[in-house]
Amino acid sequence: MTIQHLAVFITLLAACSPDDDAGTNAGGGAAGGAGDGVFVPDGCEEEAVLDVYSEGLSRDGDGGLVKVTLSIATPGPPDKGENRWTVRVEDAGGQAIADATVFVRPFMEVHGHTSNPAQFAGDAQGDGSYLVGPFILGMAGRWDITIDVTLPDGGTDAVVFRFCAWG
Ligand SMILES: [Cu+2]
Repeated sequence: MTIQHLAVFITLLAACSPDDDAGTNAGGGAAGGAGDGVFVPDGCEEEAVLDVYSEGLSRDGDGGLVKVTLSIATPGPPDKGENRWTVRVEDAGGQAIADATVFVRPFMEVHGHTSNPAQFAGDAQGDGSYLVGPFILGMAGRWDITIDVTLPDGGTDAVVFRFCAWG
């Protein structure tokens, strides 16, 4: 192998490494030479705190006033880059709340930063569903995504979904 060939080879390795870091160790083991080659983004080490995405994932509000359902996330599961969510808001009895104010607020706890901007307003669809986004998760890692709900009577509640953006 000549010096020129070596340089090209190293360049190719460098160009490939971000893809290799995207959640699996496919092809990464031989090039990396360290550990088992599995790259886990910051904050994603503790699987127990992460939500497992599926359409219709729902959670009761911390304040007991609402139930919020992540009807569909695009991409699903959520990932680095542009995300669009449809969320559904119901009261504790399961009745859709069509005229709430909804904000989605992504926070990366492990790095102590928000998204930019810090929150995204939901666009009410009139049936209890709210479209949010596109909102950008700027980097791989664990994002704690709070959905803040303000009810027509002024009551507030919130749920948090936690996802690993593998990048
Ligand atoms: Cu970060």
